[in-house]
Amino acid sequence: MDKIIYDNGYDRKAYAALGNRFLIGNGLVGIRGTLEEYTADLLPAINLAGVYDKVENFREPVNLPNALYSYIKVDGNNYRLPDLKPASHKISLDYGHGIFMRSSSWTCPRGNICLETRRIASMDDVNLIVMELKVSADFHAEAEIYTGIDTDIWDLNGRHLEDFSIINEDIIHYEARTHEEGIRVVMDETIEAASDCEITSVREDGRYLHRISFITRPGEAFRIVKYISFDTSKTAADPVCSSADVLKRSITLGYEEVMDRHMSVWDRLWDNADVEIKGNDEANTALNYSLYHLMSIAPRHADNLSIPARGLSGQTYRGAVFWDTEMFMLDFFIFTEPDTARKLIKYRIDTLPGAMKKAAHYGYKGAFYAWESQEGGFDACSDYNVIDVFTGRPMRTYFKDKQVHISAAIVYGLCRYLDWTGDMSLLDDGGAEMIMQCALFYLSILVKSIFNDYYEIRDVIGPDEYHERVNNNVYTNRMAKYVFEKAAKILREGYLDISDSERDSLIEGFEDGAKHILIKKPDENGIIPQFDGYEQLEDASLADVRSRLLNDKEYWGGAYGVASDTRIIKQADVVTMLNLFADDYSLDTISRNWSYYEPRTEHGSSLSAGMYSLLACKIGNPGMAWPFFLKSARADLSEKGKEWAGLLYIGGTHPAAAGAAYMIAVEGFAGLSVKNGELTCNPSLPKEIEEISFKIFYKQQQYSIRVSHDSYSIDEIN
Ligand code: IFM
Repeated sequence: MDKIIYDNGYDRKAYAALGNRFLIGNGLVGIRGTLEEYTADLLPAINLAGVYDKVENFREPVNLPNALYSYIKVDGNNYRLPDLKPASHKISLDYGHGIFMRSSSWTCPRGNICLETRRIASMDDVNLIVMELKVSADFHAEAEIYTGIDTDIWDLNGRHLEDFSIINEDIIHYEARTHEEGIRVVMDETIEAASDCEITSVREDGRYLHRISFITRPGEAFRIVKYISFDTSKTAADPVCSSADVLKRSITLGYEEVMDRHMSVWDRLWDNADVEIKGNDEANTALNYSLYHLMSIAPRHADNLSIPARGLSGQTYRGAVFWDTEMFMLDFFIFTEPDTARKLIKYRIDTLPGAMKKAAHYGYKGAFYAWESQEGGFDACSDYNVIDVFTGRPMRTYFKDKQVHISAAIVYGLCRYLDWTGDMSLLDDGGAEMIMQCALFYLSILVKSIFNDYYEIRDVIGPDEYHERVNNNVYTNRMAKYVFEKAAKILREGYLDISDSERDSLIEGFEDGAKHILIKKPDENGIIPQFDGYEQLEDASLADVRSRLLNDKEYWGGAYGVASDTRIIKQADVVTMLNLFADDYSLDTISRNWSYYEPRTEHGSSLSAGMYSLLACKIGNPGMAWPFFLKSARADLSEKGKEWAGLLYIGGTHPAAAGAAYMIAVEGFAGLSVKNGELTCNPSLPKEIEEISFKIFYKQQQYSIRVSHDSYSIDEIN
């Protein structure tokens, strides 16, 4: 099936949603699917991975100037959106090859005018962006293309690029520095155009442009190619030289070759990643489109980056890395690009010092990872994460201080990688130390009452963020137990260069922690209470709680949110725990908890549906899994995602939901797992699909897997 999505017709109001849906990226930059003539108010962005900047209290990733900025004039009139209604308009995304395309036409008294563009963020050379732009008219007219760099950048909070200088010649050369650290940011842009035109340089406010004047000829399009290169002093010793080199190289290669190279990288990636769902084109498209997003934002080019929660779609959530990466996205990379998976985990290993600093700051031992991790493991999460809609004041939230489950997610990710790849070298490369430090952290937050023989973890926030500062969240405690067990195991296996007595005492501590930590048991109805006292909260229905909202954007959790004193939860919590530790529970208990918690879940996070879907497959109910699968896979195709938490903008793409969709297809519907060291499948296909096939890597061997309702095959690929 062709990997293409379209949006036909023009709706000005859709600019934010389409910017996300038609995003292209190459792991270093994400380019929002906005139109070339859009100015900062319509949210265009070339979002740069790994370069952060702080203005006042906000530290967020840098958006580069909009070097795609372009518009056209014919017979002296501007033809651009949203100003002038088009006769036809269509944008498309070839998500098989990361190509954004646009075609708009206008009718004027003398005939029809058409503008077409194609753009890529090169996968072959990640510091390169290329765009082809064609103008045609069915009459002879004087026409102009204005194209160059718009320095008016869409920033959520503050002006990050300062003191810019620009040389507006054949090459438009832009240089600026970030506000906080003075990181040099360089961008170059140039065009190739046919010889029968005149090119001059012009400036319109903050836009530095080439004006290309030509005469339109019926039946013939006038074409230019724009090459854009960029670099920063964060990664290049001399960003001016390296950006210039990229530009020169791409011009020498030429448009066709640049495109060919870009597309072959995509072909290679798809060869390993494609999942074919037979019998349901909608699901097939939604799933592979989700995988496209994951592939577009993976930092293959770098050794010190991971994937932010909103991908590279903008500055939402401070461009930070959350547990989303390890718990929701990592499986896709482990199965299809193990080298990339390794890099994602290496990012956490390298940010261990930051996690240890955070633990020490709170008076704990070991490693307490950043809830919102930027470079070096710096926790960008603010103490006031939500702005109250009523007072306009920041509300104290405790995500950063109390979501202690983050460290366990990182250990879980590493262990998943080890189990599936067999690449134990990561343990010697800092992984063993990381596990041990995370276990030490959990040991240091255990609390023992003199009346009880178990350990508790008090005052935390579990995945359900609406209930803050609770005791013995079952997900958190079970994950801590998991970390203790893993740490004791790697110590027993002799990893880490420490004395025998130190080893023995650590093992003893971790085993004791694992044995005595309180894991809340199912009650007489088989329901596992999410935390101490959960069952005493008001059992209001979701509809009731929703009806108590006074404002659409109102935050449901925190000190006085509508959900806080009720059993309504934001996202899968106990259900996430059951997914990870399904073997510890009977099918009956799992089913009861699924049925109990689902109606009490708002699914206010795009992470939630995936966990319900996966668990439904595990209990052999793919019918229940199906709508949640579609919800996850369509998170960025539909416009249903929340855009506001209080007055905080949280719009953007949802790579965790994309990763969850993959897990549902492969581990849920196909039921892929390892039993006694062998790959096996346990098909749980919904009636809506006939067959599912994909390739995965397991212990460095690639397999081709095909699963239908009543059979499956797993074949080695040679
Ligand atoms: O990590 C999630 C969290 O679980 C819910 N709020 C949004 C975060 C980023 O996706």
